[in-house]
Amino acid sequence: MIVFVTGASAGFGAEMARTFVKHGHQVVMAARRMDRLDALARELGESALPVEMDVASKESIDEALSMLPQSWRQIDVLINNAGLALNTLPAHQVPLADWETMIDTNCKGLVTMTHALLPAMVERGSGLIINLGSVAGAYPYPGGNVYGATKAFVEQFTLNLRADLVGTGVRATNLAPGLCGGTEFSNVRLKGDDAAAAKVYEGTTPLTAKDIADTCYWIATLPPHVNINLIEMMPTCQGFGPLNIRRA
Ligand code: 8X3
Repeated sequence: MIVFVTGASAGFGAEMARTFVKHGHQVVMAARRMDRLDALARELGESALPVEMDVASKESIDEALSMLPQSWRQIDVLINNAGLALNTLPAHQVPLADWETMIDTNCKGLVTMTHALLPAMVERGSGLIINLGSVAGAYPYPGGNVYGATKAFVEQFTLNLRADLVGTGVRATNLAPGLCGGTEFSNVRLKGDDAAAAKVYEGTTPLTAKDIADTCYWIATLPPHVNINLIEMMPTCQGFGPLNIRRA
């Protein structure tokens, strides 16, 4: 298989690249940070192709795809992994730019990649798109505001893809993890406050990037007649928040 992973320079994406290459597949690793991608490519060998790309920019996506070598162009699996959360402030205090960045990456980047690669999959009658959602797309929590909304978008977009793709042989999955440690997710969200980021995981046994990558690999290696619509996964230590009642 040829697998295209966005956001491949670290965290989930890097682990996905390792997992698919380890099992004998080719992985196009796309991200902005070429130094990280080059290091990963050295680790993984010639089955991994590093590609500089910013999913938030259509021009960057078009350029990256147009430069793919011929033997890397038949993408079997697109993993729309690139995404981020910014801030945990309440809605009335968050800078608009944070909301815009999340929408540009988590929603616009994901649909632009899908729009670019889906027609060829349909033409071939096979392919798989795995979109990285989040439990934040299903359950609201304080400070989740636009992040959760982008992930709700990812879920509904994926299910709507399914609606359009029935009969084409192309599959689509929304993979929605909960608390996951060992990545830069919280460091990015908390804008480099690494102590606060570490606190998010204190006393927990969170999901790991390997859990997510292994789940992607399982989804991608199911027989072609099986479509996983949605997987929501949490660490065992995570549960649901209570509804909030403000008493006078
Ligand atoms: C990441 C999970 O719980 O931080 O998408 O929103 S959570």
